[in-house]
Parts: sequence; structure tokens; C-alpha cells
Amino acid sequence: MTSILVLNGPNLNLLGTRQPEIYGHTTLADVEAMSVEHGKARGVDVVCAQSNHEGALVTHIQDARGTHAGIVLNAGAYTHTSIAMMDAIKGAEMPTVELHLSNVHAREEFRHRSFIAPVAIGVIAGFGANGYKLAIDALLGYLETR
Ligand code: CA2
Repeated sequence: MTSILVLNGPNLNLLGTRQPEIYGHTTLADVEAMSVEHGKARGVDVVCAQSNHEGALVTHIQDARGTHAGIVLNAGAYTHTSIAMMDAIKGAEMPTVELHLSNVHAREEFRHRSFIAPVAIGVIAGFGANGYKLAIDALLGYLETR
């Protein structure tokens, strides 16, 4: 069965506990359970991982090759800083959907820049936790056309 990786970056383990006006009330456990359920409904395995560490995220991306067909990635603040994650996605040649809970383009200027977007197949931002389902659907749609 097709398997996809839903990978969350720094501070997303705090989802639902603080700043609900920006990130909502849904916890990371809720988001992960919802992603797995949505995958089941679409006939794919969804495997979830989260790390606060850039190197660990790079390793997850590298290890995804050969195991997963693609990645849904909310890289958190590393989106705006991490050349290492950009290189990992490019190097692994993994179809990756960049995802954000918030509409980063309606926020501070520094959140408008993404090192992930140029190597992603597309970007979804601003739809809260529902964005994970949208990103899974977008990735599956892309995989079907390949
Ligand atoms: O909107 C998103 O999903 C972000 O990737 C979230 C990142 C932020 O740096 C990006 O610019 C946009 C921050 C995640 C922090 O999550 C928290 C959740 C609850 C409490 C504190 C932080």
C-alpha cells in the first residue's frame, strides 16, 4: 500500500496548548490521528513524525526515500531558514507538499520567505488543521498523475 510521511517541525508539539488564536485548538495528536484516518479513507498508509531538531528532520526526509511515496511537511520556523531541509528534499527527490496552519503571507514579512517552496510540488497555507487533509489529497493527486 502507498505510504506517505506527515512530518512536523519545531514547536508543533505545542499545538492546541498555546496561541489558539493563530494555530487553533487542535493538538498534534489530533492532527496526526486525523491524517492517519484521512489516509485510511483514501487507501494509503500515513506515518507521522515530529521533531524540534533540524538534523532529525533532515534524517526523516532522507529516510523517507524508498519507504514513502511523498511527504506532507510543516517545517514550522525552519521553513524560513533551513537550507539543510531544502537540500534534503532536493537530494531525496521526494514529492513534498509544504503546509502551514496559518496564512504565513498575512503575517510578518520574515514568514513570507520559504526555502522549502522552491523544491516543493506545492504549498497549502491558512486552512488550519484541515490543511493536513488538503495536503494529503494534493499529494495523492500529484502521485496519481506520475
Ligand atoms: O502556520 C504554520 O503552520 C507555521 O509553520 C507554524 C510555525 C511558524 O513558525 C511558521 O511561520 C508557520 C510555528 C509553530 C509553532 O506552533 C506553536 C503552537 C502552539 C504554541 C506555540 C507554538
